[in-house]
Amino acid sequence: MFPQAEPRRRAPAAARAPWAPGRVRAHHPDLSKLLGWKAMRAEADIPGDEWEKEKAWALRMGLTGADSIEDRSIPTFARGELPHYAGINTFLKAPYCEDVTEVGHYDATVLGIPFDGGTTYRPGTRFGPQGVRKISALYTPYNYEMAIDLREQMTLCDAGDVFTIPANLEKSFDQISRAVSHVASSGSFPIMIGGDHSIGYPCVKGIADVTSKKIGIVHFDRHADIQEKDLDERMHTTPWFHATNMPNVPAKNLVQVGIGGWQVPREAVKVARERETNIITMSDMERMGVDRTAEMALEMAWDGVDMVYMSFDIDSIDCGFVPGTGWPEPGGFLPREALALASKVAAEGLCGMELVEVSPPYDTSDITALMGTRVIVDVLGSMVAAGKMGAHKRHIDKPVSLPHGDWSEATHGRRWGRPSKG
Ligand SMILES: [Mn+2]
Repeated sequence: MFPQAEPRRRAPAAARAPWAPGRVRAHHPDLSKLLGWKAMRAEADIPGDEWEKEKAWALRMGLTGADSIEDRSIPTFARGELPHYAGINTFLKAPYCEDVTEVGHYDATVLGIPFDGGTTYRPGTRFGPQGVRKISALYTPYNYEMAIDLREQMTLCDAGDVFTIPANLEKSFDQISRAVSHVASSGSFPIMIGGDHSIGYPCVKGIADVTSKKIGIVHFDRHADIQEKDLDERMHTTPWFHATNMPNVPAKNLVQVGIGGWQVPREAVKVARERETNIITMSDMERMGVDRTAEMALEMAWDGVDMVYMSFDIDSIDCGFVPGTGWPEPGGFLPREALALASKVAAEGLCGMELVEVSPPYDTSDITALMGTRVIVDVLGSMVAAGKMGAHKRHIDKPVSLPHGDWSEATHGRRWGRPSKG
């Protein structure tokens, strides 16, 4: 027989309070089990060479600083990352690749697609690329939790914007496909910042045109975007109808995550049913959790294809977090869910990505543009951490070579400059 336990005496409330003097906590923490502890140590193994080079470059470009400034790495003219509020903003203050024939020198290339001719409610996404670039200056290329420093572990450039034609969808699509084909042909990882979701079709086409291989798509959205036409045109509600008409973009490898609410047109549902695309609704995600949702999406998107493309519509996130968008819908992803899903999908490798539907005129304190920036940098960080950056290159087996115009300094002078000295 067990001895009767002493009845436990409750301590007076004052003694139990966490602030009670002399109270002993006994969690016996093993810090090495915390992700933050590991990340703190992992930082020591990330090189810092590229940062040192950038600081030296800034002094060369921006001249040495005033004598009173103690930190001798500070130039007179702001160049590169610092200060975050200053400078001419490219995405993440990456080098501006003004001569686009040089994009192949970089692991990844950002290209803005300032086009909102496909919007069916609020316009404004033509300002998306500039809005995202502006707030992206807030970030450093280092992520503590991932223990990744993009500047040290990959190369990135911003090739500026595609010249879209505001009143003409089809001409704009041609321009977009051509630009994406150019970047994809170079082997650089294309990152498209929209723009409304109509650009999904020409963006995927740009990659599909330069490969004989098959492409799957993971599409984060509240909307299915797969009807043939809307308001008599190929609007932002239609990209996947046209993308999955391409022979190397099978509809069975289109995975649409986060769909739901009161803005999914019945025409789109009919097409999704006929083509047997894969829809994982927001409620499905909530039931299965982020990890299983990502696993399932990857399984379906990668089934029998060589590459996967990511289309991230910012309106997949609950509209309370992303007011600056064209078709806001409550009940979407929480930011942490969206970021985790995007990272997990990116960790298997991607052949390109687009971020669409950021509309700065409706934004508040740049939060929607910031969320879009975060999706992109998390995808890049995840690809780098998984060693997948550049993995798609070997599948680009039909590269195009676009001619540039006939121009030379000798015959045409310079851009906005004095003529060359003779
Ligand atoms: Mn949408």
